[in-house]
Amino acid sequence: MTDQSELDRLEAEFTTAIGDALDEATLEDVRIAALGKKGRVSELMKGLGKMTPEERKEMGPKLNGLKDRLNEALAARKSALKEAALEARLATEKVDVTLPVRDSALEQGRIHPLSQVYDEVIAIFADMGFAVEQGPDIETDRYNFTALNFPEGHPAREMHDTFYFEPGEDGSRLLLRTHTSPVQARTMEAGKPPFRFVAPGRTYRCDSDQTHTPQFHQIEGLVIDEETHMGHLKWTLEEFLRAFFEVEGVELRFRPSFFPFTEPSMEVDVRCARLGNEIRIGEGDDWLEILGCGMVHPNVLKNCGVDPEKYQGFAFGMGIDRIAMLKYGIPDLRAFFESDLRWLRHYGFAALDVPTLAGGLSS
Ligand code: 2NM
Repeated sequence: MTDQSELDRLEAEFTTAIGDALDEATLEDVRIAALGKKGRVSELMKGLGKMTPEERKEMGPKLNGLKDRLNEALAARKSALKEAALEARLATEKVDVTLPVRDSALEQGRIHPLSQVYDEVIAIFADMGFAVEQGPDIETDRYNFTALNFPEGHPAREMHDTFYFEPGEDGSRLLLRTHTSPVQARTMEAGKPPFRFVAPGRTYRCDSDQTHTPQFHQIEGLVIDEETHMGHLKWTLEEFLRAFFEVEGVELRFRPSFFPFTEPSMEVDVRCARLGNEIRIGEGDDWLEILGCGMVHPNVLKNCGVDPEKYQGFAFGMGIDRIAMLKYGIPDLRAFFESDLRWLRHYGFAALDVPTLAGGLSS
């Protein structure tokens, strides 16, 4: 026999534990402790068999009542916990369907204007039948200078503000290419004429101010054949500039100049109008220097294994950074290299805006 006060304590203890259970797993532990096979209430019920009929008559209903009340309390707590869990889930998973849709990653990303212009320039020259050639950024003195008719000790070498590496065991110094012309030297040396290709890529000069960065981008072009002449050069540059600036009336002015690897050498200006900070290509009364070019020097052909008695041709070079600034009205060169996201969102291009001549270069 268990006395009433002991049953009361047991009931109070389990009722409190049921109320304190904060999740369904804890509540299940309480149920097992009370009403499971070896639970405290179940153990008391097992004792009924050993009682006298009178005792059983008294204890039976008491224990059944206790069991029923605990079951009821467990069920009530369980449904309260379920409801609270659902409420909490609904609160955290709430979706505000009136919010604007966020742009996809593809729509948020931007192509750097330099990458865009790089692709535009290649698309134009590819359409004119030029191949694209590349070479290493780290060059030898021979490919960057000597093969290109920059003699040892010639002042033209100093004009280039070269970044040199430490000299090697044999005293020779590697360098960061100061132009992409070594690609022309390597390509001529490795192949057979005729040649018609452009060499776009990174170039380096020890120079840094408002209009110069130590690393910049160039595209150079080379055409070598038996009868290639200045008329071809002029047409090629005019066609290129017309396509690139997307204006019909480009007008060029060729001024005599000097480069060691070309003879004659010329600097090319385009007609433009200056309206405050804005520059418009193809109209107005001003001129803007845009590129350098010339007929490849016979010494360069000879140095690269091409017979200058049989072959001749032209070469040209221009700064990609500079023509990008001109085309897209970008005032400060240094912004190209700063990775400023706000700048990139303003000047950058949509990821699928691939420039083609048929689809439009910059539309
Ligand atoms: C320029 C200006 C003039 C040029 C020359 C050559 C080579 F290697 F074929 F002789 N490549 N590029 C050249 C000529 C580059 O850039 C302003």
